[in-house]
Amino acid sequence: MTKLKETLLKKIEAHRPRTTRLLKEHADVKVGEVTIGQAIGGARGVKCLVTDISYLDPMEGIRFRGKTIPETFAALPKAPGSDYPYVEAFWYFLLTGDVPTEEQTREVVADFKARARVPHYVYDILRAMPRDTHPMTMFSAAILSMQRESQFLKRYNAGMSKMDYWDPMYEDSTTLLARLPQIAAYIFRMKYRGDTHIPPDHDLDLGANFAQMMGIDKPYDDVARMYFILHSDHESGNISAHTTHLVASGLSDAYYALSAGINGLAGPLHGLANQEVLRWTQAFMEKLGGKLPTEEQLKEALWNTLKSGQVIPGYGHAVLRKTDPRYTAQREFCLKHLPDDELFKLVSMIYKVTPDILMEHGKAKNPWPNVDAQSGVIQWYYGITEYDFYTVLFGTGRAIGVLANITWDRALGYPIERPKSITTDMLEEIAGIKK
Ligand code: HAX
Repeated sequence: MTKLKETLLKKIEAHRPRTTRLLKEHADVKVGEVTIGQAIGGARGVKCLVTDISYLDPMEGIRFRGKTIPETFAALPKAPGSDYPYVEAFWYFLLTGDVPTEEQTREVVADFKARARVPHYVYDILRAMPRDTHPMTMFSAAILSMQRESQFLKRYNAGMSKMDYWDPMYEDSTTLLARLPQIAAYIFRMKYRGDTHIPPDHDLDLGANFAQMMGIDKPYDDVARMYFILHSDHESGNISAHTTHLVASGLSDAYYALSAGINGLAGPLHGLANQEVLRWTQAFMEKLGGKLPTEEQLKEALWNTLKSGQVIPGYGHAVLRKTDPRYTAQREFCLKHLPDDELFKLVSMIYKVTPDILMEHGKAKNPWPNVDAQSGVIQWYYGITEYDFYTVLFGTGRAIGVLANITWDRALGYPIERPKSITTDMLEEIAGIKK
């Protein structure tokens, strides 16, 4: 160990008890408008973000523009023969709050098609990366590489008025959304399908075209539509949404901001949890020789995970205090399309026993499953067994929500985000520990 690292470790060890004490004994002490617990504890519950695009009620779950998930699915126009709405209609709805007509939806579908061509250099960049690079790194790099195309940047440099900022932000956001499915499918087939590629079919809507480029038959087009919509937005405070908003607040364009948000999504406590769920579940099934466990074996495995200091992926949430309706929506899909699938059965068993175990464990404030507990099962069933890729699917969906938000951020002239920090010494003084 270098002297620097050794000294740093000593400082960290000396500092940790101070932070722990502040959190344990003085969490409720006020520091300005918030408590010490909130200042150290990731700003939980601090109401300082504004968005009208979605709202997350702790007990009810997400509402998009005032509509629950089932209401959203029911209200929006659907492709012929499809159970789920056009992603393009959802984009219209998130941006405006209005349910588009068939005709308005067709116009968005046509607009997406006109923008969908991915510049060739994006593929060159992807191909230049080592093939074992994580697909989220590739996805983020592909997004960032297109930043040179930003309309926002060009018009900003030409001296655009503040009142017009939303317009090129909208243009960049729409172009990005139109291209993301093709980029995602390219990464998938380059990494996992022997570098064979299926060209897009521009007569199809975004969901069906994605299924086509992935090479997966119906009803995967509906899986894509459902998946992208469910993962789109979860109000503003989650890491991917907040990062995108924060970066865009400095007037970075949509390419910079989305790439940053995608990097945030790549954390195992956030979007990567969906791959962790499958990793955990598959490893466990493998140990049992591919058989379903008994309830006792399952409980033991869950306790072992907790005792080894790990989290149970797919369970818990910073805001929600009940089963995530995005979990329920996907479970309903599974009950309809894959009720006898072994993996689905295991995930359902986990759902049956985990909340009680987490309650007995006594740490997690929310013992119920979140969106990530169920999503990998569906992808696995339709042949996407490379779970590293799941977060790219999440990211393609999440882009819809965060891009709608930064378009509105610029429309309303939200300022540069800049919270204030203080020191541990100051907190200790406020808490009366230090004079
Ligand atoms: N298993 C074990 N322990 C858990 C837990 C879980 N699933 N969920 C929370 N806890 C623990 C926390 O680690 C924390 O422990 P410490 O006090 O030792 O730090 C304690 O319970 C209190 O945490 P909390 O207040 O209930 O939860 P947070 O707001 O801090 O964190 C997380 C929310 C989602 C990050 C957390 O529940 C977690 O780590 N879950 C597992 C990972 C996961 O599923 N992430 C995906 C979340 C949904 C999402 O954003 N998708 O993108």
